[in-house]
Amino acid sequence: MKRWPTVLFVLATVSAISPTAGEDFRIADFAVSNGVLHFTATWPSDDPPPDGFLDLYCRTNLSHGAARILHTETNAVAPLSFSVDASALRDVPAAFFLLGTRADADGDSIPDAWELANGLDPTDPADSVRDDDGDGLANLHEHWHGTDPHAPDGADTALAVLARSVDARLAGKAPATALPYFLGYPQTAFATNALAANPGCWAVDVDLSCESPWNDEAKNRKSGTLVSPIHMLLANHHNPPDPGTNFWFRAPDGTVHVRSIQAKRRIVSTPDTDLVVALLDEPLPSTIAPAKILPANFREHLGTGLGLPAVSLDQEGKILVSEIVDLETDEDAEEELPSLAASRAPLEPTRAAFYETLVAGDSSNPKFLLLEDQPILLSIHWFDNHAGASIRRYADLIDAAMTNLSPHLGYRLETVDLDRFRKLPSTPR
Ligand SMILES: [Ca+2]
Ligand SMILES: [Ca+2]
Ligand SMILES: [Ca+2]
Ligand SMILES: [Ca+2]
Repeated sequence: MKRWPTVLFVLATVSAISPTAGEDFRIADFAVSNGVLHFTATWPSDDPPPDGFLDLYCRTNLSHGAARILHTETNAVAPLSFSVDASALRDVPAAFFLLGTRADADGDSIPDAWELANGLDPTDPADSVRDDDGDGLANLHEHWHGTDPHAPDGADTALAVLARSVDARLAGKAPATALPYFLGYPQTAFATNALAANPGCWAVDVDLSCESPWNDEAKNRKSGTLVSPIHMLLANHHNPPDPGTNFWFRAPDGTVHVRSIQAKRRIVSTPDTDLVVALLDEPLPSTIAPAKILPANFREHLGTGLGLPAVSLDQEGKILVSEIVDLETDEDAEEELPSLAASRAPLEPTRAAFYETLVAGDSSNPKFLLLEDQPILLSIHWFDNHAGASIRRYADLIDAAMTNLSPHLGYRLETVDLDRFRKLPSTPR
């Protein structure tokens, strides 16, 4: 004997965000028959859904559980008759439906309807980066994955692991003592080749041997980031040092290795990328780990990356936290901007305590994601709020420059493997 939910109701919104403001929709002829849910929706024709999308959410446990999208209309024009497969609702004691557009009143990239259906605040952008159930997935990323923001069901995703790799380390640390990655940086260390790690640094266990922090020319410390045993990335606008200039690298055990620049090539692209590849005089040992980069399919795991924590080094040897806006923006010819790995001041309050605006003197320092204890190079700081050209976007040009500088060595940028994690749904929302 078939049993259908004994309680069915529709809460409808177009652009209003109050659960009671359903007057924009009129729902008629609501019925379930032969496993199919039928109803007709109408709304004022001068207030069409943004982008034409109407999502029908369903929730079968009113006290917990994610509200999932049961059906999406992509070119919704009123009046609209819905006939939706509801066979999964057989034997469900109660169901809650919500019909919503993709309007986003607080601009946190989670539609009002999903926020309402999942108990978030459609007027508060900060809830998008909160992790209410502690599974590592921020609420925005629960939305992308279609997981439950109130149940720990997202821990096997790359988004969750990348967030926890920073957030778990920040917990209980005080920014006043935990920001410097090195002690005595860099004046005394520069003279003695002895640069000590700060045991109180929040990221002291992360291997950042790829970064050469000792380049005290004209006051600003010009960082270089190793991307193969013998190639380094530098910022062009920071007047990359001439051949013959020394760079120092520190292994995790404190051993220091000195190399000098043998040749360099600028990455030429329009708009400018500000990137330079330098060839060192001999390879570094395996105790110095070149930085890896994101794989070409990173969006299958990370989407835009919006809301992920990123870490930036600065000219004082601190390791700062920002939040990703987009791991790889479009190039903007009008603004003369290349594709950027762009960050913002964190909305998440613990991360925000470890944030500082980067300044001109911080240029050439690297920005990473942390995957467990492994840094993933995103950009070399160029300007304005932790922005720099996306290394992923220009990987082919960087590979070509590395080959050009050392044709017989065969080095290329190395990528991290994200495919051991659960991917985003094939049609991310
Ligand atoms: Ca929102
Ligand atoms: Ca919100
Ligand atoms: Ca979560
Ligand atoms: Ca969850």
